[in-house]
Amino acid sequence: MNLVVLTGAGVSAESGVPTFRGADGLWEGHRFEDVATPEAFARDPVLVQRFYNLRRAALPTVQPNAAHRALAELAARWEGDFLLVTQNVDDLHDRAEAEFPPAPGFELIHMHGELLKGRCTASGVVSDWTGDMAPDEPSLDHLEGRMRPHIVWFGEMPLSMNRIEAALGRCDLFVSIGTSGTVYPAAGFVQLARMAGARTVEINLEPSLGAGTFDEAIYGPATETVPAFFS
Ligand code: BJW
Repeated sequence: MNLVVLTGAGVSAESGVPTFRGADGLWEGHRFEDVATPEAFARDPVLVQRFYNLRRAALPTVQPNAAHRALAELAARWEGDFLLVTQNVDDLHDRAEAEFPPAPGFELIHMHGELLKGRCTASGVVSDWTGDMAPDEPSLDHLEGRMRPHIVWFGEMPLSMNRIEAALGRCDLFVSIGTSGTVYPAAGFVQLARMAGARTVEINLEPSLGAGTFDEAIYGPATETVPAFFS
């Protein structure tokens, strides 16, 4: 049986990573839609680097929660193909996976990039982020157009779309966890899974924008619902 799981900010919320569309949704008075764009980076690279430096610096203060661990345990025992696609740029799935060596059919894709990686704007080469980790000191190296956060901003093509669409095209079960269903193409994955004949399940705190598209829904905090669903 082939499984595709899509995760969003809600899976990391109980680890202390803020979601995008909760509370006031603002960062220093800016809507994140006005910071997470290539245009914003071109206009004000210091502001955009500061936004990502702060979030990168916060990563060591958060830990994988029971939902990340339940998915990692599942990856260790799943016998078919299991693609875990996360929209999150944190490394909490990666850290949970490291605790439970996954089965051979498992793959994790960060479709919106990774906070801990940078990308050379000239060559496209992706590497570990070695710049400053201090919140308010963006390094000059990263302001001269040589290095940018390895993040998929609005208007940019999400990563590994061919691999994701191929897996959706042959999946039997699609589970969406902790995402508001407002950002495409991820919000459309449920339709691709349905076209493949998969059973589709939404696990979230509240109905997402596309809730009516799923066969089943389970609502509650991810640290409770995810371990229960996959037990
Ligand atoms: C819990 C919980 C708990 C809380 N337990 N649950 C008009 C129509 C259609 C599309 C477009 C359009 N205009 C523009 C577009 C395209 C655009 C888009 O979708 N815009 C929409 C806003 C309309 N998309 C793009 O530009 C994408 N690229 C693209 O489309 O390329 C062209 C293409 C063509 C063909 C094929 C493929 C591609 C790129 C999108 C890049 C998104 N980037 C961001 C920011 C960068 C990363 C960063 O800085 O961190 O990624 S946006 C932001 O939203 C972030 C997230 O990954 C993404 C999704 O958010 P998510 O994860 O759903 O979080 P929230 O906060 O919205 O929801 C959290 C949920 O959890 C809530 O429901 C809570 O209830 C729940 N929850 N606690 C369980 N404890």
